[in-house]
Amino acid sequence: MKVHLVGGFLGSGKTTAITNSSRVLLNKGIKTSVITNDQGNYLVDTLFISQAEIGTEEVSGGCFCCNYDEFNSKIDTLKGDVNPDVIFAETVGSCTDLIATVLKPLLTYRDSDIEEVTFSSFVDSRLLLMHLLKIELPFSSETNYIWEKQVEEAEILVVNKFDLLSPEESITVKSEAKRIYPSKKLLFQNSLSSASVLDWINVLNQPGNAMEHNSIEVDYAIYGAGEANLAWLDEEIEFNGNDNTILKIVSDFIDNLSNTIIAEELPIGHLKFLLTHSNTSHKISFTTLAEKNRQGFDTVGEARTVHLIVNARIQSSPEKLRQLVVDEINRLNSVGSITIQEKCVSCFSPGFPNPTHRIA
Ligand SMILES: Nc1nc2c(ncn2[C@@H]2O[C@H](COP(=O)(O)OP(=O)(O)O)[C@@H](O)[C@H]2O)c(=O)[nH]1
Ligand SMILES: [Mg+2]
Repeated sequence: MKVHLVGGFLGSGKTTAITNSSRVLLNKGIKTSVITNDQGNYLVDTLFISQAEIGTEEVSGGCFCCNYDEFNSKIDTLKGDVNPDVIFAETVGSCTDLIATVLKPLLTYRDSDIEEVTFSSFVDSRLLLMHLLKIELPFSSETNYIWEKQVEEAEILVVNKFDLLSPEESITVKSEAKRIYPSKKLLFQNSLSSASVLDWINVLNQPGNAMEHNSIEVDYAIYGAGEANLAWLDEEIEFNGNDNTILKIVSDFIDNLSNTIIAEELPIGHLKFLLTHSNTSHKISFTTLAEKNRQGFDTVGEARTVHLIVNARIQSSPEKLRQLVVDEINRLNSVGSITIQEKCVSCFSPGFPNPTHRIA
């Protein structure tokens, strides 16, 4: 069994790449499963991946590093259920120090059944371009520290969303990244394309990979502050209505909420929605740099009930983030043509990172 640990900042494209790569591997008859991870309890990513009919387990309520034993038991579960050849393990986008806290513990404590662990870190090529040009990233200095540590730690650095760069920007990113990171395996990828993820799969499959796993130095006080700065919101909202405008109303709710967050100048780590109606689901994502991906969602159609799962990581206080959602719901309630019910609301600032193991 091989484990491919996949890190990288919120919204950098980990789930997209894992989903497309898993499809490619499954089509080749290679048994592939995924373990997702986040600090909330209703994970858009888990539902998104499992809808692609890929076997998925999740570690929720905390990261792999701080919930290592649960992560380990999810590997056991997958082993008992499907005995996969390959497990992709997607880490929380605000985590770093993964070589010391996840990779090395796996190699140390599970050497009997895990033949190899690889470690890839994803980065949004537009944020990397800013970093290379010495333009400050849009987060607090502590959160920027996490982003920088994730790049520093990468063994395989996947420079993702490369399709969103202009030809000139692509040349700059490629040449500068090669110059600054000579010891990293660099990939310039568009994870939306199965052809493009093939190069990544080939790198992951290189036997032995001959990677030396070097833990990095991390200042946990700054790391903890950087995580805490990104409030987490997790909830399900049920919309009920009697006419065929409900999909448009939910779509407007999503747009209004994201526009308000942008207008308030609250940096977005990720803002993800899974919208389900009439047995179909759509993932709608907003990430740090304003691109929105609706994955084929059409606001025209019949629906009486729409379920919306919301996962947000926003640089804000939890109270403020929560209030923005409540204000938007109150605004819709005052119009009166639909009923809205919030379920399982959870909104918090993540706790201090306290890894189960740390092998320097
Ligand atoms: N254009 C483009 N969009 C991408 C790429 N990879 C991911 N995305 C989009 O970026 C958003 C965040 O992706 P996701 O996989 O959820 O990121 P994660 O938070 O790292 O798991 C989604 O809307 C994806 O469709 C890429 O290579 N190119
Ligand atoms: Mg993800």
